[in-house]
Amino acid sequence: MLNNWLFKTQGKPDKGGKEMKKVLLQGSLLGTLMLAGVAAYLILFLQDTGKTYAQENPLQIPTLIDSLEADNNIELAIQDGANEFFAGIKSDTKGFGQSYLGPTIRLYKGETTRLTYRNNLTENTTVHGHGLHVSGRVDGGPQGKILAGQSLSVDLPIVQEAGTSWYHPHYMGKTGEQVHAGLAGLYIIEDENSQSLPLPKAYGVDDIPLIIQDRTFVDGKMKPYKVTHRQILDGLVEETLVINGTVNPYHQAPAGWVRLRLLNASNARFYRFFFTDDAPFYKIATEGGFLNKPVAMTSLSMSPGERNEIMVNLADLTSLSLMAEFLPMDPEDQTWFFENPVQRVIDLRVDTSLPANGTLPSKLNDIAYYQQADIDNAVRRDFTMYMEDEDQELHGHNLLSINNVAMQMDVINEQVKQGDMELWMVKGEMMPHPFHVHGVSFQIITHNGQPPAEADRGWKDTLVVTEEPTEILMRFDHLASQEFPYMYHCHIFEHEESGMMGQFTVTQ
Ligand SMILES: [Cu+2]
Repeated sequence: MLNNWLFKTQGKPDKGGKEMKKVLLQGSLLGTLMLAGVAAYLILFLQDTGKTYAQENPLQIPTLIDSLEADNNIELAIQDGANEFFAGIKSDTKGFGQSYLGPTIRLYKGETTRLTYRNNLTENTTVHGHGLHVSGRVDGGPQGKILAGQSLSVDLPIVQEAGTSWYHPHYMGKTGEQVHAGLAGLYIIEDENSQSLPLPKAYGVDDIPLIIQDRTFVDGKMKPYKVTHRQILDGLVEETLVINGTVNPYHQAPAGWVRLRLLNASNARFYRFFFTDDAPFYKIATEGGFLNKPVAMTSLSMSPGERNEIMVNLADLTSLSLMAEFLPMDPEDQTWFFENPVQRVIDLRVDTSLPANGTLPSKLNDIAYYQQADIDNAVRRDFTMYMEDEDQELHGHNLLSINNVAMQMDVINEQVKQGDMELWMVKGEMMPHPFHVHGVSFQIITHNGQPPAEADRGWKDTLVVTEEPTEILMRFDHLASQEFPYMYHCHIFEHEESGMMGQFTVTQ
């Protein structure tokens, strides 16, 4: 925020505003003190401080649709809704067969499930399977349109290992707005491994989905999606956490291990999660599957689009709260005189009458890590997510882009050959950007120039990249035609829709 204000009042900003900050730091002591005073004043005014509500509500658990019980045939209505985030006050929302969000759909490796989407909206949409290893034809990217009033059926053959993925619209120019209105839901993929591990498995009891979003409420009504030019650059960040559509939730959980499936489904906000008293927990899975072993941690940061599964032990406790620190969009905006807002994600309340059946296994998976030969043989591509300053935009340049090329619906930016190893070096300028690739899970080779931490050595499809290069390695096994290409993009929706996205084909 400080940065943004400086941009607006101190002339033409440099690329990233980094130089401006250096100038500030090098100023005279008096000048610095004066500026710090002004900055503190402005931050008090401008920083969204977070708004917490006193009323506590039981966590809403999205309905579970098991694809096998549904004979692999599931129909979802995409509809307008009037959701009550606060009792008796209706907000204009959208949902899949309900007023806000959609059911959790459980899919099984080795099965093919038919999903039929009925678009009852008065506008076009798409439904993207974020994290699914499926062909471009059924991936639901911007080209997979479901016109207003029409239906679309897709067959999803599940060939990937167990994990937590999600679905949401990806219609160019409407993605941020439609997800914000409520169009998002979870896929839980099961396989033999996930079913045989002694993990907590009682959905909504000790296996708890947490779809984490931030929204603004005015007199109890959700503020509809509308972004300013500034918010396109910063991403839309709002003041109140909403978990599975619930404001200020609590959940009754057994006095033992619980498993939390975290999805950051916010438009743009980055969070750092931790438990009260920094209680230790274990990360067991990244987007594309289980880690080999649980990794002990006390803090976990997540950008939009990312999923992680964590486990925490509630034995001997009466309650434990998961908290979220709202991270600044640019870590360099972190100030020593102002702490970031912290809000409770959920209060887990122990109910000893509930059975505690799950445990934390010492071994979870056997990931086939890519080898040096895979790196040596890989096709290399470089991607820089780029933001130009506002003046250039006025001169007709692309404001947001990847490699200085803004997304265009009729342009294929890259062509990949099926089965090739691909090593992508990705950078993000001005601020951290969550980079997402469709149709695949990748492994991190280096992150910010370093080998990945143990907790990141799993299959991923979204990760935060900065000005330091990050290398990801993957192989595309499914096809994506020119008609239905895959996307790579920033998962800050406001960036994605303003050009920070590209299209690629996978052909034989
Ligand atoms: Cu971005």
